[in-house]
Amino acid sequence: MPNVIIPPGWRLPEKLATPESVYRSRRAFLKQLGFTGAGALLGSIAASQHLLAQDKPGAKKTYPFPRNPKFNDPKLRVTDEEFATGYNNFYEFTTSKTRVKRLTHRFVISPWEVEVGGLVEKPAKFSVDDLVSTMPMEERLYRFRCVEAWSMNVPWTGFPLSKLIEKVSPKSDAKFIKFTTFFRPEQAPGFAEYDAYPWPYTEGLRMDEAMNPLTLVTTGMYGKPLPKQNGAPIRIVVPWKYGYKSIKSIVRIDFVTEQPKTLWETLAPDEYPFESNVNPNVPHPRWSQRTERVIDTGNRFNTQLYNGYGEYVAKLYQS
Ligand SMILES: Nc1nc2c(c(=O)[nH]1)N[C@H]1C(S)=C(S)[C@@H](COP(=O)(O)O)O[C@H]1N2
Ligand SMILES: [Mo]
Repeated sequence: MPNVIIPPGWRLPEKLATPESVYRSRRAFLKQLGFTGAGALLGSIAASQHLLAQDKPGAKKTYPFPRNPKFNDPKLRVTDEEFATGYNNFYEFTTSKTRVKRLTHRFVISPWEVEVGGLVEKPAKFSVDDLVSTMPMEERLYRFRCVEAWSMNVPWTGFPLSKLIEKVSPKSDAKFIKFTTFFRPEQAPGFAEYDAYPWPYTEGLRMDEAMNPLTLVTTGMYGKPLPKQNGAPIRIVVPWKYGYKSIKSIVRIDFVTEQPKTLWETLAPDEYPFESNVNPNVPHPRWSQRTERVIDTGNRFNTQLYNGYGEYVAKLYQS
């Protein structure tokens, strides 16, 4: 273990420090050591000190949050966490799925704010920590289907995007929402390596898609904060659309009148169109979308229309 400077809060005797500050400084301390994904370790330290926030009335909420029984299909086999966190599309770092995780060490995810603006009555900046402690956090087991015909089943933690939208009061001429990822070439090598891409990564949804109860602002997975490679500290998950719509590490949300140009649509509109609902009957120009390969088992399943979420979203596309 490297030599570390122990922050002052760490040395306070237990009785003098509030449980909250002890817990937080330990988290920060462990983070400095590089234990960002050390959920089990954090858990065991917190538990041994009786500091689990849930145990204290009025204490700050923290992971894991309860699973929403509506999104807990017992027929879905949860994808092995090692696979879901080790096989990533995150082009800001690299196009090599297995290398993303190793290239995130310079990426700074705290503090982090998301600025919400454009056509809204109440533009605002939200810190991720405040969102986690104030929003109705829950876990949902969702299917996730990449346009490249692989899939996984992930327990995400977050809250419906509609709850954030309510806070900023969109104006009546807001028809679409545009999301923007960070742009920090010094923290992620992909910006320089793929310098012809129209960075930053942007994505968008129609307003009714954004308001749909399935659309999740996501800050965690597997009962812990999101790992960097999966879009820490805050991303969107849209389970009935191909994975590229589920934009990672967002810094801005704008309400706009016109359908926004996204990074992928700008690069290849016929391959990665704006709508991009999962649909086995519409092949990608270069491959079939009939089936999908589950990343950890290698099993192949038939792809379902709207990724199996038709009961929630088919009505959006019936006109
Ligand atoms: N900012 C950003 N968001 C992104 C991507 C990306 O390269 N950059 N890739 C997308 C694609 S193609 C997929 S399949 C998912 C992958 O998410 P995961 O690594 O959590 O599985 O993230 C999406 N969101
Ligand atoms: Mo994807």
